[in-house]
Amino acid sequence: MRTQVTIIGGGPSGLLLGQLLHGAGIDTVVLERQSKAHVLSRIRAGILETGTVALMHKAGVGQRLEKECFRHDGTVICHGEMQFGVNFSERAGKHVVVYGQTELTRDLYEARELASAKTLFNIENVTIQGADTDTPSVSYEQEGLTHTIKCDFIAGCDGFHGVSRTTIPAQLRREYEKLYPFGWLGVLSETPPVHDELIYAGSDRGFALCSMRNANLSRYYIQCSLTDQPEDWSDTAFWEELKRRIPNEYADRLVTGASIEKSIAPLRSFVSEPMRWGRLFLCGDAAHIVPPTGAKGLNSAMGDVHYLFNGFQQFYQEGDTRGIDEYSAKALARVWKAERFSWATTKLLHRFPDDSDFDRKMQQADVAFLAENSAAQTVFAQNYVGLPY
Ligand code: FAS
Ligand code: PHB
Repeated sequence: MRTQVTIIGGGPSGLLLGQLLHGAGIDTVVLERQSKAHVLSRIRAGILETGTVALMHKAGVGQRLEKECFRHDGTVICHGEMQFGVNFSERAGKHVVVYGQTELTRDLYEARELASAKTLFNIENVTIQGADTDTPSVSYEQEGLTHTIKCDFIAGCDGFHGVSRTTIPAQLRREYEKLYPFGWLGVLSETPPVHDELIYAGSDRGFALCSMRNANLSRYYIQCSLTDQPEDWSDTAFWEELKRRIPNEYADRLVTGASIEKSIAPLRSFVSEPMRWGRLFLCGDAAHIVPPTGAKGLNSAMGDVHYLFNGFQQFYQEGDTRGIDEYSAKALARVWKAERFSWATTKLLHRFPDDSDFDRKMQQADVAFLAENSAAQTVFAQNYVGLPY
């Protein structure tokens, strides 16, 4: 088999890249380790930057998103009973939209099937050959048979646990990592959201986040111990703890219900440089991870897709390699700013077990300054709505 760009990974970054390349007449094959149903069963991100929305429209996949998303012009931030709003539109001239990653991925799969573009599911033992040559290829197993795809380029969109990043020789990779001493216990419930905007809550008991997917589907998170398992938390225990961490006006009107999904995600900051080795390009979680506090995980991946698509398009349409040659530096410049914002918001709102009383006073002063200072709110808003590509 031969194609122009082999895309390893059928998550949001692989699918959006594939859809944009298809629109530019560039042939791709997507290799996905799991089944489509498994990919679509994952509950992940909920907030899209307007840059991500624009890319979905550019790929011709923005119709349902436009109809079903919620526009959010701001968010509530609180610490104990103290609360304030940050107005994104006033401070940064932009908004964000609420539209689940699951729905975005569903739309992209539907478009790829309509385009009759090739996606191979349930594949195993993907290996990359000759990434540092002009004739790279990707081999994989499916139903016990080994196949090889010859291609011009390989996009490693296979997430943190994929094979692409570690195909780059260790001596050429520089990795930066910070592990957080807590995780997020997330619950999805078929209940109306507690507020019409998101609520980011710090408290002496730990962080909580009130989010949503639609008018009757809410997404809540509480900071939890790394030793916790989802089954350690009954629905009742989860709701009671959430109520203790948000202001009484929201706790009193919280509509609780049965969890239809309950999971724990550990928090990590991670970047692997460079994001290119020869004809292999890393994109999204394959190259970087953020704690979800700043809603930057999915949106950073989409920023990579923007740069990589433009680079491939420039190469195939003009024979110009500047876009792909500049990809890693450009993508990393934006990624590191997202890493900083995600780290800073996590530090601002979570309870760190080893913090001293002084550390906690610093944290409270940070929240108080953000509550009172318009310049601080402008910085927060500009980062949250997404820095320019
Ligand atoms: P993904 O990991 O989504 O996709 C990679 C794909 O590659 C997967 O489908 C995988 O099956 C496939 N794959 C892996 N290895 C392969 C191989 N060897 N061969 C073929 N295929 C392979 N971000 C937010 O902004 N907000 C959130 O609330 C949030 N919550 C999250 C919760 C969890 C538990 C996790 C893990 C992440 C969360 N994220 C969140 C981040 C998440 O949204 C990612 O940023 C986003 O999925 C990145 O998309 P991709 O880069 O496509 O990687
Ligand atoms: C979500 O809705 O899942 C969500 C929203 C904002 C975040 C993290 C997760 O910062």
